[in-house]
Amino acid sequence: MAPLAVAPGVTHWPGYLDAAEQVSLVDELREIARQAPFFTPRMPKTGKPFSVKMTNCGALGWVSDESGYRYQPDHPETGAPWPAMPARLLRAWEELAAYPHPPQACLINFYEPTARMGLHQDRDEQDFSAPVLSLSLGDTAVFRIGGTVRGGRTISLKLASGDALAFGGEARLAYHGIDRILAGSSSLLPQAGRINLTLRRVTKPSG
Ligand code: MD3
Ligand code: FE
Repeated sequence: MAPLAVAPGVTHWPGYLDAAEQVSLVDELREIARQAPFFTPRMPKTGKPFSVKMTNCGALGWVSDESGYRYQPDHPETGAPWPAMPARLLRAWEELAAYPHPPQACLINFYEPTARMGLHQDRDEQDFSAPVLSLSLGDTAVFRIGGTVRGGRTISLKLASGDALAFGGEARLAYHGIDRILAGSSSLLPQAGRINLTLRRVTKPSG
């Protein structure tokens, strides 16, 4: 399907992954979660738990606890290196990201139907010239994105299973979040809920 220009720097590919690709990606994610179990991230300083559960694949993974937000090469609970990124994710980056270096991290968010993600910016990476690429699986989410200052106008977008969304240019530092999950809108996952994958560059390319 042709991409939709949602806002400057925001491109939406509805149904980028077909039904069979979604099923095989979920199979691969199940194996990843076996090697790198979902953990509950906590807010810096307060330790308040997120409602979203997380894990990662790729060379680096995003973690959050009382010490702060950061990328690290190992799982915060098992100490094991993150599993490799599935080939289909690398291909999605090649097809959609328009960036000449491969992704280094893939954050895997799991939303139960009651989970939310408040408006925030993604700024723990050193390279903001690379886009962030998001892939959605399972129940549809109501996603919200604004500008680069808190409190400005926002737009709302539904993200369905198989959709891809890229954030580059002026959208790279935009505030964004997940308002709610539409439980039962997809039958891809055995339980209600949603998985979001975000592919990221973390460090500046050296050469
Ligand atoms: C816009 N995830 O993991 S994906 C996150 O659906 C995150 O799980 C949401 O926000 C989710 O940080 C939203 C869409 C997204 C991801 C990263 C962005 C939008 C973005 C980075 C910059 C601007
Ligand atoms: Fe984010």
